[in-house]
Amino acid sequence: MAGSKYAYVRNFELPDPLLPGTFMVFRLDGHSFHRFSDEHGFTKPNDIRALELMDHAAKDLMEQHSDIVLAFGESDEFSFLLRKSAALYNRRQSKIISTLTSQFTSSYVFRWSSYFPDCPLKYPPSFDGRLVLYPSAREIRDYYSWRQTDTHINNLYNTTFWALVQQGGESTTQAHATLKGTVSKQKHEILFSRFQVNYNALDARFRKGSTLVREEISEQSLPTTEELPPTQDLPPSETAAPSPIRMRGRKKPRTTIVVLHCDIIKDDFWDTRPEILSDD
Ligand SMILES: Nc1nc2c(ncn2[C@@H]2O[C@H](COP(=O)(O)OP(=O)(O)OP(=O)(O)O)[C@@H](O)[C@H]2O)c(=O)[nH]1
Ligand SMILES: [Mg+2]
Repeated sequence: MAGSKYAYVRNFELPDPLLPGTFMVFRLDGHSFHRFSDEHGFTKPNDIRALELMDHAAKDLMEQHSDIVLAFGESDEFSFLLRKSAALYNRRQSKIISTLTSQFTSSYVFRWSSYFPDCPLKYPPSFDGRLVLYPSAREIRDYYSWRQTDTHINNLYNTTFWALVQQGGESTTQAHATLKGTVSKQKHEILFSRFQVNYNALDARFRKGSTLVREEISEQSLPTTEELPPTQDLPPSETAAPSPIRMRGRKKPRTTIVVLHCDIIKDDFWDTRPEILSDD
């Protein structure tokens, strides 16, 4: 059927396919979260509620897209790795970036009140999204090492900075001046000698960020068919959820998404999970 005389404008929409057989890294970053965190009273330097909310939105995104094999988050950002063979939205770039950014943002807002029950949103938060293609495992390893190194540098600085301000009574200007030109070892020393803080003993979540991976569920931990509640007794929203409980009669999912706070720079993390960087 011929379109209307206006339909030719469609031809101006150019295809934007991504190179096949390459790793995609999709990174989101909170827009103006310096202001957003201030307006919503985030704890300094790290707000556990805000970090857990980010993790939850990232987990939601992984549940929606099985091509995401890894996610790493710190502060107001998350980096998702999609397998080389990912075929979502026919690898159309703007479709992927816009949909994933929107889904993550929507989850963040949807779950906000669970993490900040006493603090209603003052305005809608937003995130930017970008996608970078990498040809090999080497760049992916270096990419994630880059992000985790950044986590370390920022967290050590922020932890020392806020100790100087909150416990040391320095103004923010003074604290900046105190830290100017200091190397990592000196920040450790300031924390230890002035505030009795052993940086390496602080919560690994703050020092290492959050790493989300899929882990196999052992067959024993899955409910047997006899233990499952009758599907028809569940409300519609529950029957739609992709959890083992609702999978009656269908193939049970073999994996679950876990949140880790571990080193991802050294080989161990990758050696024990070869599927993340596989050529599939
Ligand atoms: N207090 C507090 N602030 C946080 C926390 N996580 C993120 N932030 C804030 O979010 C900012 C994130 O840094 P950026 O992404 O570089 O800055 P931004 O203001 O979001 O700016 P754009 O990303 O360029 O839009 C930090 O500088 C903090 O101000 C937190 O746990 N506690
Ligand atoms: Mg930001």
